[in-house]
Amino acid sequence: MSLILRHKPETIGITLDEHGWAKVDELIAGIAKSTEFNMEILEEIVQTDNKQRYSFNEDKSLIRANQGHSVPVDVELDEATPPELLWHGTGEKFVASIDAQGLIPKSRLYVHLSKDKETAITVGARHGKPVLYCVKSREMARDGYKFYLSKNGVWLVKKVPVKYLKKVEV
Ligand code: HQG
Repeated sequence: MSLILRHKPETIGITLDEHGWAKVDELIAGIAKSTEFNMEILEEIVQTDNKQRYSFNEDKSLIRANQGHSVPVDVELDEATPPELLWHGTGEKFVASIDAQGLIPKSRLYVHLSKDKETAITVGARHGKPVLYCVKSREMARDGYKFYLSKNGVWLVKKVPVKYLKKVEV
């Protein structure tokens, strides 16, 4: 579902609209070609997903991922004032590059930041030995950087220059 709704809808022959919405009937038909799938299963996934990654529209005819896209869609993110500090977990292998050029979105549309250290460490551990950065988010906001808060509580920003980053012991 993440692959389809964030990165490659074409894998099941569907498209997303400019706001990232897929048609629920098309999604179900597309996935059902290769595995058992129906509305009941889809609703169960949306309800129980551990990061609440997906949302339906009001009449459940459309579905989209709340954040995490690499395809250029506008999911109508809410701009918000961040807390004083946010956290970013990464893998050791990226540290030299991050220390040189700051955090960049790479294949996604935004850099993803977490509100607590524990979440950031888990995110970082997906990339190997985790390394934790503290982000001076409020200072960035004061300097004019725009922050967005996704429906599922992930903080997003276009980039984080080196001067707002501090490495912290995990
Ligand atoms: C790193 C998951 C070199 C960045 C998670 C990260 C998250 C750089 C990796 C969400 C860099 C990209 C996003 C630079 C950043 N040089 N490496 N200048 N700047 N990087 O997966 O943040 O389960 O695209 O540190 O929980 O790991 O998918 O981003 O390590 O919320 O819902 O480049 O994905 O959520 O990796 O994870 P990713 P991420 P889901």
